[in-house]
Amino acid sequence: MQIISADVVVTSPGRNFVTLKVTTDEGVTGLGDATLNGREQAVVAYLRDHLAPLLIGTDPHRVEHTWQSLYRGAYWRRGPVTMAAIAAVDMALWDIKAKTAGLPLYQLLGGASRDRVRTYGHANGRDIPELLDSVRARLAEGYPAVRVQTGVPGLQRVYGVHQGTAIAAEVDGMRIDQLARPMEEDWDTAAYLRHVPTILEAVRSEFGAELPLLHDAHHRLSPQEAARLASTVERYDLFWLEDLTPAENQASLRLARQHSTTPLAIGEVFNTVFDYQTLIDEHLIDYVRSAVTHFGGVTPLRKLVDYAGQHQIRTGFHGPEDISPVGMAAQIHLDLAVHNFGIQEYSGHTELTHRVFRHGYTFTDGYLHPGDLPGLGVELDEELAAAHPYVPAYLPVNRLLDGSVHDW
Ligand code: GCO
Ligand code: MG
Repeated sequence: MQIISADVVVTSPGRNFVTLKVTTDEGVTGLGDATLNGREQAVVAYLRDHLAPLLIGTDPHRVEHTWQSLYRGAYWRRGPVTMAAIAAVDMALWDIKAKTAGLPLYQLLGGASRDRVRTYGHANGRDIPELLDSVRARLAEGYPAVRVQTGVPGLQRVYGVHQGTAIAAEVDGMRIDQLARPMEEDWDTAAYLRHVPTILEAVRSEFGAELPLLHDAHHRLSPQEAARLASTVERYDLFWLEDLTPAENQASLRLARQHSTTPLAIGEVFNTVFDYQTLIDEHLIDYVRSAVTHFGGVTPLRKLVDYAGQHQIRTGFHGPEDISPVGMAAQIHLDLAVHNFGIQEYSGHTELTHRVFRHGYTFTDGYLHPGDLPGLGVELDEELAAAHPYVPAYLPVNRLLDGSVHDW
């Protein structure tokens, strides 16, 4: 079997998605997700101009070898653009291999370790009453665990509440094709640190002690602030506290660890195992958050999960709307197969997105299952995709009250 073409499709059924379609001389095709929110076209160029020509004429069954060739062969390693591009190739080759075998991908990964995949959903509110309504809505949808985010008194637009990304046709009255520059959000760490315990107090007193609760600090805190938050919220018994500090400096999580037993999750912006080495070796975290789409594919993510498992660290893969249904499918197969699974983030997609990417995975009563179609179980409707072309869009930027830029 040989690869005869590798084509990149960019579509925007509510937000942008980058998909690689690999075709073989035997007519079997494979799909891979290469969506990098706000930087989509950089990955398109990497795939189209640098990787696709290398794939033509190669054997799609050599998944590990192809991965090593693309990773080592570039000399310039790592980084989100490179690793999203390699991820798409890796997913597409696994898709082809599993389709050829006539098996759903999870069977090639060792088979099911569980019957279904537990998820968490997002509850957001500008204030506490709105947040409580949102938690109620997620529970009514069947989610067994909920991430809670609210606005912060005194700040106008805050992550998780302000709809600053291109996830809807309109954001603050502007169509997404007018979002040619990043939206701006506000930040004040002191106000945030005062507010978080009050929202967790309100949610616990409304919904009781048993509901698994998560919260995302989105890389905004210094090591000292991170340690303070982790210890202050300890009494609310979180399922996890996510992305406390920008982890370019992995050692900064030591302080939070020394001051709290709150479970910690990190890794949605990591792209290789090297970003995790100190965190895993010193057991500074409890959950690895990488998405198959941003970590170079199924091949390296599986290795990371096995390494994490040696330290009793579990998975909590990134699953926002900006992972396409192709990327979601790949990680749901992994979720089902690996032993040290923890939880899967699942935000779902627009109805139109589900039509562009018809998929076999299901979401029932808060649990996902990858389905039993051969391969990843996703088909791309290319005509419908072409009817919804790329729309320039950025992620927001964060500003402190004095106008200086802060981590978003
Ligand atoms: C999450 C993430 C997302 C990211 C988004 C950026 O926990 O789901 O933090 O909300 O901000 O994926 O593209
Ligand atoms: Mg996050």
